[in-house]
Amino acid sequence: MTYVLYGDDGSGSATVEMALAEAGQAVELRSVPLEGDHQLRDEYRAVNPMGRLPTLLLPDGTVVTESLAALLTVADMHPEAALLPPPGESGRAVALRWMVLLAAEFYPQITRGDYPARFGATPDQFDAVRDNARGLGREVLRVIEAHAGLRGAGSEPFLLGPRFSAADIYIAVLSRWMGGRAWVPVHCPKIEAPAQAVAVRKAIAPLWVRHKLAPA
Ligand SMILES: N[C@@H](CCC(=O)N[C@@H](CS)C(=O)NCC(=O)O)C(=O)O
Repeated sequence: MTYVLYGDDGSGSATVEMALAEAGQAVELRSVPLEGDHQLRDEYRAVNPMGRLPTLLLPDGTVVTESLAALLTVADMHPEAALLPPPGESGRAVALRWMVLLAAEFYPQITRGDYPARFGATPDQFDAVRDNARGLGREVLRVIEAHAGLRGAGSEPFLLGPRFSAADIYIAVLSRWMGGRAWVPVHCPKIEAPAQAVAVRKAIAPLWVRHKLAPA
């Protein structure tokens, strides 16, 4: 058995696909197009009851929903890939801090921006809700920019300084969304550094393009 990843190009499944690629793991991709809301259909909800992408099936068939849980699981299952510092190292705590912040506070703003009606907005309110979601998401990025100890381009580009980790994959991908490809380089140049460094990694570069993360 191999890994199975339910996802769509341009979605959060990119993060898990990239982690698996870094770990040198084969994966069977199963497409669940967001266009047409295939993620909300009964057959997919039987796998992921929240109706969200991604979902990772481990080689033993275990279902892992939630992008962050899937990333941490891949890191745990392939310690040789060093996707996170080992338990007990302070670098691991730092990586978890920023990854949890992104999962808990940034990702939900993507949902608000993409599906404002779900949050009770009427069509005339959609633009305001989207602006608000973008603003709240950008506040999170500004916090990371100011407090993550990032050094920026030209020197130790990663969230953990010289050491690449799954946290870089997560921030690289999520920071491209909600207009981030244009906004982040200007307002969060230190976040731009890990994004650029992740984009050119050998295992990730082709996925970066397929997942529509490269500059338009
Ligand atoms: N907490 C979830 C959020 C995932 C999520 O919102 N994914 C988006 C795609 S990037 C999605 O499936 N949206 C469709 C929807 O909400 O109906 C996770 O981290 O996996």
